[in-house]
Amino acid sequence: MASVVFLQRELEDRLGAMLLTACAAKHGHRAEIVVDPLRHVRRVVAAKPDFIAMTVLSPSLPWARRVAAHFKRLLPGVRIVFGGPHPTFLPECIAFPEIDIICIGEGERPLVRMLERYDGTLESIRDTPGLWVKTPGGVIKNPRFALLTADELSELPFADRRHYAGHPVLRRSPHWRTWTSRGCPYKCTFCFEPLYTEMNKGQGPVVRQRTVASAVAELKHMKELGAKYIDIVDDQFLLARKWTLEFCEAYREHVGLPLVVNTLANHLDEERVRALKHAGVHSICFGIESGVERIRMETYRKPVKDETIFSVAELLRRHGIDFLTFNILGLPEESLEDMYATVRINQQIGTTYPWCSIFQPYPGSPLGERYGMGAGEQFSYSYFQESVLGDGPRRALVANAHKLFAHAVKANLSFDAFARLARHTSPLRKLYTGLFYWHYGDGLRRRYGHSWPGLAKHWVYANARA
Ligand code: B12
Ligand code: SF4
Repeated sequence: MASVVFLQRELEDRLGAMLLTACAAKHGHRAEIVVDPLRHVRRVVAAKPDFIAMTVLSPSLPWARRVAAHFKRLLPGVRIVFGGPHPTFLPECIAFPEIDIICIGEGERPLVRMLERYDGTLESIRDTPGLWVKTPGGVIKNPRFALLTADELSELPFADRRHYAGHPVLRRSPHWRTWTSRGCPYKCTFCFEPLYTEMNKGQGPVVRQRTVASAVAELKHMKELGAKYIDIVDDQFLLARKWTLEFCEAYREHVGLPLVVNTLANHLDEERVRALKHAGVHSICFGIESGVERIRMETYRKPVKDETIFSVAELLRRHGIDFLTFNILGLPEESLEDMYATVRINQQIGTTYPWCSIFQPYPGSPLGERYGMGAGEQFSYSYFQESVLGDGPRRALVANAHKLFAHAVKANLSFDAFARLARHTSPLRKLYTGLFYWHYGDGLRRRYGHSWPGLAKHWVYANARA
C-alpha cells in the first residue's frame, strides 16, 4: 500500500483530484486532498505521503513549484508528481528540480500502476505507462496507456467528495461539479482539445460518454450528499441526441436539481432544448468568442455562424432558459471595433450572462504555439487579469475593455461610450474591476445559488494568495 496526497490551491471541487483519489482508494491505497496546503502543512506532513500530487494548469505552475519545493524540504524522500493540462502539453517542465514525475493525459491507470509498483525507489516505477520519470540516469519517457473506453469510464468510482466535507468554504458551496463525457471533436485554435485529439490518434475514440445510468447514479448520490446546483463540466454535453434525450428523462425523474451545461451552439434545436427545459436545466453555456464572424470562424476555427447564434438565443428565450456566452478579448490583431462587435452581438441576442476572458496563448493550443510562451512561467494567474501579449498601453486597453465587457452588454453601451471608457488611463479605471466582479458574482449567484458573503470570502481568500 502506498499513500498519496493531492494538493490544491483553489476553493473549488476538482474532478481530477476527486476521481484519482477515489481510484487510488479503490485499489487499497491511502489518498487524500488537502486544500490550501501552505496553511495546512501539518496535515500534509502527518499523512506521511509517498507521493505529493497536483493537477497543474499553466497559470498555476509557479505556485505548484513553490509548494512542491516546500514539501520536498519538509519531507525528504517524498516524490512530487504533476498531472493535468500543463505537463500534458509541456512535459519538458519535468526539468524543474522540484518535479520527479509527470503524467501525460488521463491519470487513472498511471496513478494506480505507480502506487502498486512503488517500493520507495523511482526505479520501481520507471516503466509506468503514461508517466515521465526522472531517474538518476535521466528522464524515462514512457508510452501511454490507451484511453479509457466509454465502458471503462462508466465503471470508474464516483468522484470522492468527502475530502472537501471538512473545509469551511467548500462544505457550504451550493454548486457542485460533475462530468458525463470526455473529449471534444472540434478544433478551436485557443483550446487544447485539437492537440489532445491529435496525440491520442489511433487509441480509440477520444470523445466518450458514460452510460446514462452511471452518470445519473452519480448525480443522485451528489443530491443525497447535499448538492443544490449541478454544473456538468463536459466540453460538449449535447453530442448524441439519443443520449441527451434519455439523460434528460432520467435526470428529471431521479435528480431534478438546477443544472448548467456547455455545448456548441450548433447542437441546440427545438427537440433538445425542450428536453433540457423539462429536465430542469437552468442555464446553457455556449461560445461566441468573437462578434466578428471571420475571427470566430477563421482565426478561432469555431464553426458557429452569426445566424446560428441569433436563432439559438431566440430558441432559448422562447423556452425560458438562461444562457451564458463565452467571449474572448485581446487577440493581438483585434481592434477596439472588433472588441465592440463582440459586445454588440451579445447586446443583440440579450445574453443573460455575458462571460468574457482575456486571450492567453496556453501551451497545447494552436494559438499558444503561434504566440509561444516557453516554459509557461509568465502567465497571469487568471485570464480575468491581463493580457500577456503586447506593450503596456495595449495591455491596459485590453484589460479595460475586458473589465467593462459585461456592463457594456447589459447597459447597452454605444461604441463611442465603450471606446471612451476603454481608452481611459486615469487611476479611476480601477473601478472597472468592481463592475466586472459585480456582474461576475451576480451570475454565480443566479446560476449556482452562491451568496454575496460566500463569494466575498472566496475572493478575499483568492486575492490574498494570488
Ligand atoms: C472545471 C474546470 C475548471 C474548474 C476546476 C479546475 C479543475 N481543473 O478541476 C475551475 C473553475 C476552478 C477552473 C479554473 C481555471 N481554469 Co479550468 N477548466 C475546467 C474544465 C472545464 C474541466 C476540468 C475538469 O474537471 N476535467 C475533468 C477532470 C477529470 O480532468 P482533469 O482535471 O484534466 O484530470 C485528468 C487528467 O488531467 C489527469 N490528471 C490531472 N491531475 C493529475 C494529477 C496527477 C498526479 C496525475 C497522475 C494525473 C492527473 O488525470 C485526470 C483524470 O483522467 C477544463 C477543460 C477540460 N476539458 O478539461 C478547463 C481548463 C482545465 N481550465 C483552464 C484554465 C485556463 C483555467 C484557469 C487558469 C482560468 C482562469 N481563471 O484564468 C483557472 C485556474 C486558476 C489557476 N490559476 O490555475 C484551461 C487550462 C489550460 C492550461 N494549459 O492550463 C482548461 C484546459 C480550459 C481550456 N480548454 O483551455 N477550471
Ligand atoms: S473551445 Fe469548446 S468547442 Fe472548441 S475545441 Fe475546445 S472544447 Fe471543443
